[in-house]
Amino acid sequence: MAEQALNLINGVWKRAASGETLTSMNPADIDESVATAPSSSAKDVDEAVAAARAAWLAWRATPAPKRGEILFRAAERLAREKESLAVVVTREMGKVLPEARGDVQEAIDMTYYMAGEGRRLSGETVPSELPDKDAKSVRVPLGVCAQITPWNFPVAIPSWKIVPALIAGNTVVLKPSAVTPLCATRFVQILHEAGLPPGVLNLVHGHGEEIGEALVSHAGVAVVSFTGSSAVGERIEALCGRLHRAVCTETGGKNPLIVMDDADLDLAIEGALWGGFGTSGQRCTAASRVIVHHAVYDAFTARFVEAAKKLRVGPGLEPATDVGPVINAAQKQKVLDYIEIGKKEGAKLLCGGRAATAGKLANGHFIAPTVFGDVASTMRIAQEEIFGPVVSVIKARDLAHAIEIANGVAYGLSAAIYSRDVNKTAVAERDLDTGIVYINASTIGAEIQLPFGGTKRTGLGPREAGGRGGALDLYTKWKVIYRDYSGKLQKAQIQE
Ligand code: UN1
Repeated sequence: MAEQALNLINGVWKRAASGETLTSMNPADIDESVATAPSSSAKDVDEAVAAARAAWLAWRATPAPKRGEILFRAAERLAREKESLAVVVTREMGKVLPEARGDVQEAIDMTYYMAGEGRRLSGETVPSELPDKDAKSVRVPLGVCAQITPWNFPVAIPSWKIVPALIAGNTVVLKPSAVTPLCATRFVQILHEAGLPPGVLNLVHGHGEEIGEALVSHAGVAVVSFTGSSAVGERIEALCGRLHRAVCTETGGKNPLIVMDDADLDLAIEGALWGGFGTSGQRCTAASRVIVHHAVYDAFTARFVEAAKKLRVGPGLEPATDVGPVINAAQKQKVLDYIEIGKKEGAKLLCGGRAATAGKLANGHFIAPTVFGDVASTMRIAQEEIFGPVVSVIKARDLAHAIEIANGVAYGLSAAIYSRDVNKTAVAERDLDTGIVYINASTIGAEIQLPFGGTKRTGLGPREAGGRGGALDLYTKWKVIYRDYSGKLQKAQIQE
């Protein structure tokens, strides 16, 4: 029986005004519907934004440590319900259960972290150049945040957006992916039941094509945060630019993993497998390009391909599975199309290259882990984000060449280098043009206490997550306050 997810508007769970619904499916079993959810329209968006606006003034006036206490309670409950939420993630999104637990854990970490920020949210106090005058900067919230989240981290990414917005004193309207409505609903429900006042957090389900623009450009919205495709992200950036609206987009990667001739090859192979095929390659941070020094290219590639062939493809709830399905039929077709493109471009298909359909796999969206060798860095499979279990192996002459290839794409989210030479890794650390660099570790697995995001076409605006330059820079604006208690007119910069 499919579960029923609902919208949450002004503290009330409800259907779409139109009564329309959508259905989420188990990617491992096309016969299993997981949930129905409202398919909302602009009318529901209006109602949610109005509720969020009405709730804002009181929420803004609530002391941040008190806001933090609510988040802390939510984090406690999330931790208690981690396992049941993880099962929902695997059923609705497909990733293997240990990774689904990681998805929920990331939300737990983020919620605890931001709860603690309620007692920091610090600004600066600096001396004034004049006597009897002080000068400080404070973070202030902006208002209603419109947040649009993808399906690949259906609990973690909503947490990245919701909890920093709330701790800073904003209110939220979340529109989660239409393919993972239940995951988002469970997370929102836990936050709501932890004691958020009505209207502070609102949830509107639906299709991006139908309500995305209504939400992003709504006159009542102050901030927009989006994670998803580059094409949609760029439209949102343009819309927000015209509206002078604060915006953050996270729109993808083509992340390189460099293997130098002095690398620990066992470690590099493990890293390339985990980065390339973890979450079936459906991470913004996936290691979709492996750039290998020519001296170890043959050895690395042969062993990498052998290991990729051994990965067990199957439903994410089965403990033996290494690689789960991709999200749906459209994504599967897109990945298979890219495999054809790679073959036509002249890349050498070394393993996989097809849907995995043995036995019950025929009933899901499975793709065999695929490795292309002899990939030229200009090929489309080496330039465009595929978002599936497809890895391109590219040969490099030396470190400088590897870095040039690594940087020669439109994206710049994450990069990794495997080398035992500290001087080489230091050069890579300096010259890789990405938001995140890993030394002797794969491209995936960013931790929440530092900013998450990248350069170039990966996104615009402040980064997500914690640390300096992270999400609090999106969800607050700086206000500078000068207080003159001299009782007379004092003129800064004017010497008399
Ligand atoms: C994403 O794929 O959009 O660094 C997020 C990682 C995870 C988050 C990925 N912590 O791979």
